[in-house]
Amino acid sequence: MLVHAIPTNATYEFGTEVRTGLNRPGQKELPSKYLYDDVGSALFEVISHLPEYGLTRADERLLRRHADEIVDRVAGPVAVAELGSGSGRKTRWLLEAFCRRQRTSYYPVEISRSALAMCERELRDIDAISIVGFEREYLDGLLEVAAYRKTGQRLVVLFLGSTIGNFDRAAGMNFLSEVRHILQPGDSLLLGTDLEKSRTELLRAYDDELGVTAAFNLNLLARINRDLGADFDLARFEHVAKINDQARSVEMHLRSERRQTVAIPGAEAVVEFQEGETIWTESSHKYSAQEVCETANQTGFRCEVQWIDEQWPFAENLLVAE
Ligand code: AVJ
Repeated sequence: MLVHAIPTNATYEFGTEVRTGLNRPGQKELPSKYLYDDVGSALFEVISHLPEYGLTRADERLLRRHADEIVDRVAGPVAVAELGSGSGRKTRWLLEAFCRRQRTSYYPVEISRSALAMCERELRDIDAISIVGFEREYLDGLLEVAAYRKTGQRLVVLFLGSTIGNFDRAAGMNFLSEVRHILQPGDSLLLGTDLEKSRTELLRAYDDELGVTAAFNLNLLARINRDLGADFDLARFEHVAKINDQARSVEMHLRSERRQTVAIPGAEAVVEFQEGETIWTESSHKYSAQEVCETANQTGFRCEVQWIDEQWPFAENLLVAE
């Protein structure tokens, strides 16, 4: 696979964001994108098989069941861009359907090179596909993909797995607007959104019995130890999932079990934790199906169809740029 990568000083940027987030007065915070190094991505893959966490399976069921219908609704030659390709497993159903119709270019956009490689290994056997990966942040990658588009080609952007839930509602809306500005009328965005469910279901999904989600969360500290030479003692931090009723989200935190000081040489920081103090590591916002359409309308899209899973409230939304 051809991969477009820009050399960045990734470790330096990581160190800067860790320093800023952990020195923040009030709630300490770390950007959730850093959960997904090789270990974190592998742990998330395990999470997606847990009985308590139905999100990924619902997403895949919908894509598998409705792939032909989705493809039928997007006329003509297409280029498919995927923001955050992950393993590529659930994208297969869609790409196979597109490629049965005609030769299709697939452009995964992903900040992790190993995820890009995994996705290409998973999908390269599909007939009539050409894959070009972009190791980029989502919008930077999408801009480049849009510049690659051939005349007459429609762009289909995939933003699956409810990754949009990591943004708060305002940022999510802003993100959709930015995507819309890169698109042309008639292009589409297939957006996966996890829907609201009961507190018990949410807490079980984000704090599973086996402790895989806890390991996924704690791996962020292990990563800071590995990449930035820090001395976090993982036994002194605890995974916590909490519901934020106002934001309609589930949050993951890491709670310091005692007062402690941690040195992070690669971030040029020494950080103090009070007993019970938390680092906020991720939010997963939950939507109502109607709200997704309203948000789409407010950002220059038309809500063409929604498919909702019967087992796990999750919606696949086909939004068309107006
Ligand atoms: C991959 C962002 C959709 O928010 O549900 C799973 C990540 N975090 N368990 C989600 C996650 C904890 C997941 N997303």
